[in-house]
Amino acid sequence: MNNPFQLRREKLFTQLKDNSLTILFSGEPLRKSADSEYEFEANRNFYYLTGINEPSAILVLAKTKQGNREILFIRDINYDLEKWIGIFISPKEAIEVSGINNIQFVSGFENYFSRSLIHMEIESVGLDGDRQNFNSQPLSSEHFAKKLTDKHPLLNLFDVYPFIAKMRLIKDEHEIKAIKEAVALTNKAIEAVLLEMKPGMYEYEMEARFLYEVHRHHGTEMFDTIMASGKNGVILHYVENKAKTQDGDLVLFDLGAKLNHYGADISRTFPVNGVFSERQKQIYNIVLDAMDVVTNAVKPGVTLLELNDLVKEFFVEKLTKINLIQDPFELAKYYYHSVGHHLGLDTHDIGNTENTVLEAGMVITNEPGLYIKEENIGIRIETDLLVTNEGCIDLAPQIIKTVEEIESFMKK
Ligand SMILES: [Mn+2]
Repeated sequence: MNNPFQLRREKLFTQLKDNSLTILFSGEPLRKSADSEYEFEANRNFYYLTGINEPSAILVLAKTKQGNREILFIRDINYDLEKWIGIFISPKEAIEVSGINNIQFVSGFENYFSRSLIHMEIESVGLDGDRQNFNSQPLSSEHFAKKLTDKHPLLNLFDVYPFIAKMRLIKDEHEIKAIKEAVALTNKAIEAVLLEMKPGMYEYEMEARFLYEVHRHHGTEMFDTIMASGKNGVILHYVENKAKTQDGDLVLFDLGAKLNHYGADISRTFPVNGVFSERQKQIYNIVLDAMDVVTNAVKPGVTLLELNDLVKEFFVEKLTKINLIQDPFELAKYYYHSVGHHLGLDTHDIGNTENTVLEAGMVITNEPGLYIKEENIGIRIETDLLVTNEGCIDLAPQIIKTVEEIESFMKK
């Protein structure tokens, strides 16, 4: 049995309460305006357990005296609607992808649920309580929870989010493979941009070149592509990409191709004319060395917070030496983010709490940066690391990053 989604459900079952029904929702499309919607992306926890990326689908995991049962509810066949928005997933496809043999139509869900409560002697219902902040949009699971407390006020509810989050933190072989494939495409697309990059090119032209390469290989972007030249490089999430590059500018790329739901998160900083100035080289190499400080320190037991402290310590030492700062507290002027985050189905993946302790199988980014506004210098270099028992493995070793590699590539 190789279906990764099936393996994950089995693992989740071991943590669920006895005599419970756990229900996960893929979610509904989000309205953009008028009759248009944002491109649908299934709730990540639902996807993680089913491999299904369809709206309105519901996964039910029943853990009862009769054993463990899985049921997947999918949208009812609707030939009229399919003429407008595309073909719905069929029961046969749903079985193939998810490995769940019991597929039913979603119109029968409420009836199934009511009957199950009685016939299976259900004592509690598990729902996904993933919540970004107090005011974020309610999830389908939360709408359902409200309905449940209205109709069945005595039923116990429990949150399955912590169980799934813990599982998603550790990437399995399928996930690592998918990230590596996304990295390979990201590399190809970065090189395509570099071969055409020259002073006077607009940031959006570089973005378009990157996306062309990604799309023609059936990928999408993991997040909004950042192409920040000159002074724009000091804005961490600059996505306007509208400026014309000037001779002598650095261009900060922060981007990632996404394939099969997993993506890369890579940053590189290149001189638009192909050659670093002495000052740019000096700052660039400090950032590159900071990356090594992190890579050498990553191992099970360490936290992201500790890694960031190491980077800060390193920057203070180096920036003091080159007289950019006189006092450690001045570092915040030039380095104002954290050195990494977990990467997975989401770019800023589950597990980005200060106290998450690294374990083998986790994937994190390593992305120190220095931003000197008064000199139009914004430099960030980022790779993706797989934590192993011994330390870590760079998942993107093929993407050029030393001054020599970059200058020699850009001579082409
Ligand atoms: Mn990142």
